[in-house]
Amino acid sequence: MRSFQFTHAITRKPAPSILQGLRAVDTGNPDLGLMQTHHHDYIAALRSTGATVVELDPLDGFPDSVFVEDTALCLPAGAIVMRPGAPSRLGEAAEMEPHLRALYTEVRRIEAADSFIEGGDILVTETEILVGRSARTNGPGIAELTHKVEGWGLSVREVFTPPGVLHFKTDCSLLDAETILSTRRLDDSGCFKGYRVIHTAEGEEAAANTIRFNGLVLMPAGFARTRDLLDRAGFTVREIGNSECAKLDGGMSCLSLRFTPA
Ligand code: CIR
Repeated sequence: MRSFQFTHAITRKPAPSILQGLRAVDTGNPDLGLMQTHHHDYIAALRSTGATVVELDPLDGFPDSVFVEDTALCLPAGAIVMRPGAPSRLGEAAEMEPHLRALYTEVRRIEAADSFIEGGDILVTETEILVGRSARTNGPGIAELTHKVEGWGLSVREVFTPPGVLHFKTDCSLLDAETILSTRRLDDSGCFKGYRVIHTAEGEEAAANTIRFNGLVLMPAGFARTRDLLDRAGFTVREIGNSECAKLDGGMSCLSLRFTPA
């Protein structure tokens, strides 16, 4: 299943500048030491599935660069370098490009000056690419992506990111070829018609950003009711501490690019 079985992941170690990371609401600075511990646990879980995990060096010039997902879209046929809509993050994409070129034959780039798009707004399923317009992802960005993936066997569908939510995938994730984990507020928009949807437990909306990676579902620790729902549905759940990334609106998907090189 190409949408959740992967041989590789790319991560980047958090830098001391993480204290300057972007956040919608200030709930205090992240603790770098604790974030590093959580990051190790995350990488160990990815590796436990047999995947190769590349760990890039910290980039102190980019406080949010631990959140590598926003810099690229990795598809079965090739990779696309994004153009992050947060001005302080735009340069992170060029830092990622050589690492993608080292593993992929086909690498394309979002390049128009008015195109903005971040990986956190993109959910790839077995058959399509769902992209949520958000404060970081705009119409020209989605149009350019649609054009750049032509011929790669996946169609692009524009969907809705709930107001006040950072990214489309802040509120949802893929669990298997047919199943999506979503907050009720996002599912109510109707964007998952045709999929089986499991809702996060009430009050546990922050558990929606998980990743299915080979046999595991990695989810943030501390959401017991949603964890139990996933357990009962037959998924093998691994809980990872996310308290520090959560202070910067980051979660499980943000911390890696997941793919099988082509
Ligand atoms: C930001 O605001 O860009 C970072 N503090 C968090 C990015 C989270 N990335 C993601 O959801 N893909």
